[in-house]
Amino acid sequence: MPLPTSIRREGSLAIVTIDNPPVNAMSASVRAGLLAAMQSLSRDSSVEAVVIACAGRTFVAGADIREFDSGVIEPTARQVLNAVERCPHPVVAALHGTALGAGAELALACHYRCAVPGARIGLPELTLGIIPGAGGTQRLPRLIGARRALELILEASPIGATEAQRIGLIDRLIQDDLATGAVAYARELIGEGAGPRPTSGLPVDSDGFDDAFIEQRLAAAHKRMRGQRAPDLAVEAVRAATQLSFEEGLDREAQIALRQVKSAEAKALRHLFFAERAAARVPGLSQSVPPLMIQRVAIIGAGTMGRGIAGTCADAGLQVELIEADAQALSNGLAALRAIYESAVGRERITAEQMTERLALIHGGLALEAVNDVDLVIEAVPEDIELKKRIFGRLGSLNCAGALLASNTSTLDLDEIAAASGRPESFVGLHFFSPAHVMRLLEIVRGRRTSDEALVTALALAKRLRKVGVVVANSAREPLAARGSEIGSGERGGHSFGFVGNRMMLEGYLREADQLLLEGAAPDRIDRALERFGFAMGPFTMSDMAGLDVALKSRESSGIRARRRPPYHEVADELARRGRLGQKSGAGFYRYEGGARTPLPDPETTALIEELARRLGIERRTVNDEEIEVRCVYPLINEGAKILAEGIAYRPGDIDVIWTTGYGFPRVRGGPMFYADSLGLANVYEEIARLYARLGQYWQPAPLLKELAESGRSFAQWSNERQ
Ligand code: T1G
Repeated sequence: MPLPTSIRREGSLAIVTIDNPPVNAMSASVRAGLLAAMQSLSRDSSVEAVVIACAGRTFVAGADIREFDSGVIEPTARQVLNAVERCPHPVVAALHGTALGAGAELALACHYRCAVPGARIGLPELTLGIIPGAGGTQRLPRLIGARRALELILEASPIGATEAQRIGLIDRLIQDDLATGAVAYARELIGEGAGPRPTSGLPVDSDGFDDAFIEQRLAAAHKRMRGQRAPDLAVEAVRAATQLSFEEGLDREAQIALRQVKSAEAKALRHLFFAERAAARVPGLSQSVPPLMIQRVAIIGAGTMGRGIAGTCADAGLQVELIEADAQALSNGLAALRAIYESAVGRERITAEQMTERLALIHGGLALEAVNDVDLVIEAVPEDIELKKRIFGRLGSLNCAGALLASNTSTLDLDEIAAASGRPESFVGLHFFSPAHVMRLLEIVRGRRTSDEALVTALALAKRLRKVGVVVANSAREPLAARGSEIGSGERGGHSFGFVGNRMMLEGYLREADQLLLEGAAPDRIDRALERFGFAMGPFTMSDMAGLDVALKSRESSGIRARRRPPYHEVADELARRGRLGQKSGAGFYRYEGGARTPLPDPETTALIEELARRLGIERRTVNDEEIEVRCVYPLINEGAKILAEGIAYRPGDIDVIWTTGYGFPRVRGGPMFYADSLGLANVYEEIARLYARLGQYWQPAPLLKELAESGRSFAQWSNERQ
């Protein structure tokens, strides 16, 4: 197997090229090739300078993450980068695409760095639950100062080449062809007699690198990376750079990095890295079908979801027709959109020019005819199936025959809505999450007759909107009765109410949280326990934010309310019936003073819960945090197992991506299915069987969970067996 590195000579110049598609990951063979190249060039006195560059779309985008579970493979990155740095000839890194992780560390080990303006450079290791482990925490502070280095590592997202040059990370911007420009730059260095310039030899500027600064940056990192230890470990490593010699610092970094790469946190985030990429590969979907071109989008409904989707589309450069039935509603929607953009300008997320450009892409209208000639129609009206069917029924008579049709329904039977459009093959569910311009998840719902073209187009759109698209099925592969599923045989055509995410939330997480209220746990006790588990927000704070009326309406209009026996969501619905709708009405599970968003415990809610418990004959008792965690999290696992068996979700990893990007499930636990595997399915099954014996009804263990527990297998193994 040829090494993915090659050397080309141009006179006294040597160009080392790495070619390891798709992203030139610094795999073991790349390391071996690079080390061999540097050793031979270092011995070659005819060489005056070396350029290291990459073929393909990007410079090295990191170490090969697939190797992390297979232990250290020699040569290590440290050995290779030390060989680069110790080269007696000046070494120039030529950057394009994304120089990330070990790629950025390779650039830091080179003596000079040049890049095209579009290049980006960064150390995203914390997003994988690890720290830079190839000298980044020791060389970066020497190049740009300890303060700026820590900021870059804690932010864990790349910066542009122009900014990198401004802070001294890049020496030269190459405006035209990189290969030519890098060679010219190297010749210039030779001409100037510039020698090697080892970064390790530079002093560390520790100005402003004090406890106050570190604390503040660390607090911000912890807010973004809930429950992760990696930010603290990164501080430890950068602090070592300010206190120890370079070699001692490297030892310290290696010690931390090697331990952390084996941690549960790192394994969970690695799982999600690959699960998010695997989600784009849909079993049975032909790879040869090209997506439809989408440039003009009509969005029907300018409510909370419609306006968020409009903003997301405009952010991606799409032209948007935002259609409302009511002039007041339309102007409210457009005003709210402008407010979203103004706040983004205020937080310097975008410039005022960008706001103007994006708002110019959005055109409001009151006539459905505005859908004429669009490429995509997204319906985002309230969860009322008859209203949605009426809208798609009318679309049939308008001039949008070539358009892809989509509903933003979060629960309802997509096949029923699609049938009303008369074009079910061009129909797909595009379930955005609120706020749509912020949440990364796009649940793409595949109807029984959705064509490959429609699905491929939806996946391409997700990428264009910078969303993580996860495809789920609207209904089970075969009638549910055949599987004796707990959800109740005879449900309509096997439609999975709430698809994957909402189904798991309603049929497990929220149901049990509501039940625990009746059994004696206060809303804030439950919220705190689940936030300690790692959820971004507890269920009752979240319900109050979303609005209790919305949830009640959806349960009532779908008929699911009538089919579930008490105490299924009793408290939530009774609060809504009494006008306590949540934040928007100043009271829900909590009360909110003077329009503030801070949830305050409310004795009125406690009184209502006690009254309902009496009416339902439920004895109240002390409930501890451990029980809250198990009662709310384990139903996610159980319902997830049913969803996998029914084929509503294709992989356990898809469910993990949905819950970590759409519902605030802690990323450091990898998602509910990965979490279950980490606990051991036999243990999970045993606990659920115990709860079934005690609580009955909703706790019947899923057949798949039982099967895997008894056969000593995991969800991951089950999934691999099906690849
Ligand atoms: N290792 C292995 N495979 C990788 C990879 C990597 N570092 N990066 C990407 N891939 C695969 C990915 O799984 C997918 O495969 C294909 O490449 C295209 O990726 C010592 C230890 C570079 C910005 O964290 O952020 O260095 O699904 O779909 O959207 O300190 O990939 O097609 O089979 O994402 O254009 C640090 C990770 C590692 C960067 C391109 N580096 N990668 O995005 O394509 S830790 C990272 C990315 C480290 C050192 C430490 C993105 C990208 P498949 P893609 P994209």
